[in-house]
Amino acid sequence: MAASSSLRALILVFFLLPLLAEGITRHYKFNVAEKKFTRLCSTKSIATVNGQFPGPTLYAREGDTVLVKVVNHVHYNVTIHWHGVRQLRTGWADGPAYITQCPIQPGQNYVYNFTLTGQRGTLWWHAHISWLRATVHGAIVVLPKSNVPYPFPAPHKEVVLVLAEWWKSDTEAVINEALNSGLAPNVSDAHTINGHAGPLSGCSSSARDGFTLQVDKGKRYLLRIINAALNEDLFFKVAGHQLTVVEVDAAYTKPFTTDTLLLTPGQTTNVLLTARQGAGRYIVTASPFMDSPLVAVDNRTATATVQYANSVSTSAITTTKPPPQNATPVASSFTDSLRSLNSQQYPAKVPATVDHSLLFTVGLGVNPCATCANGSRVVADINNVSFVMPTTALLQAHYFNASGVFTDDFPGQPPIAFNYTGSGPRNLQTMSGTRLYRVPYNASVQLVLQDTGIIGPENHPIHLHGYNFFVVGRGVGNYDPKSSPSNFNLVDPIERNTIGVPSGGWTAIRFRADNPGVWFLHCHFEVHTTWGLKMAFVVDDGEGPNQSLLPPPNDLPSC
Ligand SMILES: *[C@@H]1O[C@H](CO)[C@@H](O)[C@H](O)[C@H]1NC(C)=O
Ligand SMILES: *[C@@H]1O[C@H](CO)[C@@H](O)[C@H](O)[C@H]1NC(C)=O
Ligand SMILES: *[C@@H]1O[C@H](CO)[C@@H](O)[C@H](O)[C@H]1NC(C)=O
Ligand SMILES: *[C@@H]1O[C@H](CO)[C@@H](O)[C@H](O)[C@H]1NC(C)=O
Ligand SMILES: *[C@@H]1O[C@H](CO)[C@@H](O)[C@H](O)[C@H]1NC(C)=O
Ligand SMILES: *[C@@H]1O[C@H](CO)[C@@H](O)[C@H](O)[C@H]1NC(C)=O
Ligand SMILES: *[C@@H]1O[C@H](CO)[C@@H](O)[C@H](O)[C@H]1NC(C)=O
Ligand SMILES: *[C@@H]1O[C@H](CO)[C@@H](O)[C@H](O)[C@H]1NC(C)=O
Ligand SMILES: *[C@@H]1O[C@H](CO)[C@@H](O)[C@H](O)[C@H]1NC(C)=O
Ligand SMILES: *[C@@H]1O[C@H](CO)[C@@H](O)[C@H](O)[C@H]1NC(C)=O
Ligand SMILES: [Cu+2]
Repeated sequence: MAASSSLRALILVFFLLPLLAEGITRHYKFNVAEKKFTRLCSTKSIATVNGQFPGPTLYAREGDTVLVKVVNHVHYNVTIHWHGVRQLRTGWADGPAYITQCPIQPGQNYVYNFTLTGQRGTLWWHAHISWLRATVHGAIVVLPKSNVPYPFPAPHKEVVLVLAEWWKSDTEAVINEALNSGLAPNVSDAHTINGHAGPLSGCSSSARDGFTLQVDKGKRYLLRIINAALNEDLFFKVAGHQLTVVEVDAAYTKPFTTDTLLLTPGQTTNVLLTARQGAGRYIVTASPFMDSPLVAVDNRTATATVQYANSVSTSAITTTKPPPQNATPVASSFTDSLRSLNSQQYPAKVPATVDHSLLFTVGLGVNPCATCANGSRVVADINNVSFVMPTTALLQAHYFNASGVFTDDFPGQPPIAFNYTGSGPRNLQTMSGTRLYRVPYNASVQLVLQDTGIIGPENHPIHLHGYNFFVVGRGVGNYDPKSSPSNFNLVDPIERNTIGVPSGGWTAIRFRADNPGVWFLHCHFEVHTTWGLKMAFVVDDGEGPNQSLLPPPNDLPSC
């Protein structure tokens, strides 16, 4: 008896000590390899990490250094991005292919080496090359430093929920088909919650198939929700339960309670759910939000189940109606409710003044294409530039002063001012180029992202690498530099790394360029990124001892 309990104590110490400690180095190995999954609509092989879909959760504490050895066993080039990790001075570990590194080629490996500084919450990792992130993705859970509590009631249990999109076909075939035709790619065949489409989806093998969260009456659960979908914003609901938002993109928020969440691809949201119902089973839904009538989406709802401990899998089920696909008011109400916690411990350090004031139009265009179905192809752009990927990594070109890879003349304003969200006849063509925008170290940047109606207005979830930004304003129609700033929130705006630019409207963000390197800015709808809705900032080194990009690691892949 005594022996067994001391053994148990020893085992506890052995396993828990690393998790309780902080400022330590955590080692992970990610084997990228093919695996077959029969639980969904088809039995194709997909690229996975360690044979899991979604992939393994990476756990660490604020202050830890993380070393992930990625070994490529598939026949595609691979890179992994640590979405939302600041990567202070360690751009070499950020991951977007041809931006910060050359790909890890088949049979090769690379160790991502980064430290989690000043962040805690839910982030995620995903492949950052072509469309491989469809299946190569997973959660990152950054716990607070030991003995630092959450600024909200402690949960009894924490659960990661990864929302995604699933195609019956190989996603590389889907995007290649679209690029050849010049038309939009096929929409997905199902949405998934933790890799299952769910019992009500029409895409599962049994009525009981799907992710089940077991709960005890009266207990509190922290749901760490990630939208890993390629091309769709998702609403999230739990029948019979309210959700209290406490954190987004690894930044604490003022808590607020709602029955519906909205997550764009790339965004993460932590909510508290109290198991207030006595018993039974309650349906969880993930369903698309799209308020542009021109854009086709996968309208299938993924489902999961919250099941009380005293219930069985055949107990009565309570369902919920997802918001309509075009429910703009539901989406706006959620977005407008988000505020930074802005406490003494977690202040919102919003830049009060602006050194670089930028206006970027984001939208679609049409360029000639002799081999395409209609003699033209759909493209996307920022300030009329459809970004062309270089054949060597921009960060290397920057660090080694290589010429001829990029220019630093990205336009800070639209080349032609026009009625951005208006309709009417237009020249639909865009320019192409590998153009970057240069910012000195520690400059404050205000960036207004303005949707265009050139093809049709559409929401764009814009993600910035290497930084969190503050979302200081948002509006419909055209941004007005004279009147719009008077409504900016410079006190407690939400801090995050990905923000939806509203369909036919604009969003204003601010950040301080305190992280030297080359940082990707792009639409997190993968189809728009593929079409060219992307650019990069080059942030120069500062003069101080800790203000320069570190040298590249020895195992950095080459092109
Ligand atoms: C990780 O990077 C740090 C510098 O940020 C360096 O000191 C350390 O040696 C690296 N570790 C490995 C295993 O490469
Ligand atoms: C895309 O959808 C069309 C129409 O359903 C189908 O014929 C085609 O095979 C699909 N393409 C891929 C790559 O799955
Ligand atoms: C989903 O879209 C398909 C194809 O456009 C349509 O036939 C179907 O009725 C839609 N289903 C729902 C529930 O809206
Ligand atoms: C483009 O081609 C597709 C398929 O050939 C056709 O359905 C569509 O109507 C065409 N669109 C335009 C704008 O010509
Ligand atoms: C690149 O140019 C800068 C500024 O001229 C210089 O300080 C730096 O040493 C150069 N880097 C390399 C690797 O040559
Ligand atoms: C822009 O276009 C919209 C829609 O066509 C129109 O309502 C608005 O008056 C236009 N604005 C300006 C400044 O022309
Ligand atoms: C974009 O660039 C193309 C090619 O130079 C030009 O024809 C078009 O007018 C420009 N459009 C806008 C909105 O700047
Ligand atoms: C960056 O600029 C801010 C505002 O001017 C200043 O308070 C801060 O000390 C600067 N940081 C560095 C590292 O220079
Ligand atoms: C630079 O960073 C090191 C390691 O984080 C730290 O010990 C040192 O105090 C920093 N120096 C300055 C001037 O901030
Ligand atoms: C993989 O990356 C290398 C280096 O950039 C490149 O030469 C090669 O063409 C890529 N392979 C594929 C299949 O894209
Ligand atoms: Cu977009």
